[in-house]
Amino acid sequence: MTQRTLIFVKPDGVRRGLVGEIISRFERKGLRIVAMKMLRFTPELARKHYEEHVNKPFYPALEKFILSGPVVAMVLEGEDVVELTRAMMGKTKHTEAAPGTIRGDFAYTTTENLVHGSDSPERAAIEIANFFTPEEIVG
Ligand code: IDP
Ligand code: MG
Repeated sequence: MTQRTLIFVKPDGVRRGLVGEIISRFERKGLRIVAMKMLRFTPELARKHYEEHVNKPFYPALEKFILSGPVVAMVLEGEDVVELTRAMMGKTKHTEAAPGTIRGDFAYTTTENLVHGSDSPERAAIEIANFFTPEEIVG
């Protein structure tokens, strides 16, 4: 089924010059970019986006990291795009992400793991609305 998901290249990916590499993997896979922009997180957006994690011990480090520089956010569209992009990203922990995945090939810490992707179609709808107005989805 055709779906949409929210992806962003995290500040470490922008700093390391991996924006093109990461977007290119999704493009070459055949996924369609229907919206894209560079932005900086605010503390409010961080708490909203990571609402399931705000009370976890790692949240302060995660918030500091996600506010540390701009991100490149996009909405991708494709068949089963949520599951597909999660597979392409690799597991959260850098030690568990398989080679051939984005995190497996480039991430060397758990916090700074280069890329975010929604983990369910329900979360995707919420997260897309947190980042993009309907008018900004132009693809
Ligand atoms: P996900 O990004 O693979 O969906 P989540 O469990 O939703 O992983 O965690 C959100 C983000 O929080 C991760 O991508 C990572 O940046 C950070 N994070 C998650 N778990 C840990 C941890 O145990 N230590 C440090 N940072 C973590
Ligand atoms: Mg998650």
